Amino acid sequence: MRVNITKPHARGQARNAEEEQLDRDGDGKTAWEEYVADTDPTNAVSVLAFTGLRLEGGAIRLDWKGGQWARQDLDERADRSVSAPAWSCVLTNAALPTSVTNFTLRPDTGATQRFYRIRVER
Ligand SMILES: [Ca+2]
Repeated sequence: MRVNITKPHARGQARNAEEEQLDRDGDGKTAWEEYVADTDPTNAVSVLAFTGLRLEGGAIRLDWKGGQWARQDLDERADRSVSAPAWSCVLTNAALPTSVTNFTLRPDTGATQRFYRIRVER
């Protein structure tokens, strides 16, 4: 599982480029990444991250946490090799604020592995 953060063209909350690159709360995300994901750069518990993956009746349930005011796209991919098909989006949280923090997928039969990532954009 992976979390991708897409930077918008205009920067906003952080004071300067150096400040934007700091991870003051030690959660692994810079202030700028936290701004884009709508999480709190001063609270380590507030971070965009997967929190769970489990099987439920043959389906896969993914859980995550993050901000409410950032568009989130949940992507899926069967293989990470260069020749494999690209990521495909299986869920978009475009209506903000979002309260969606989980998704249940029914994988194709015969699939032996799946990769997931969340992309955010503001
Ligand atoms: Ca944080």
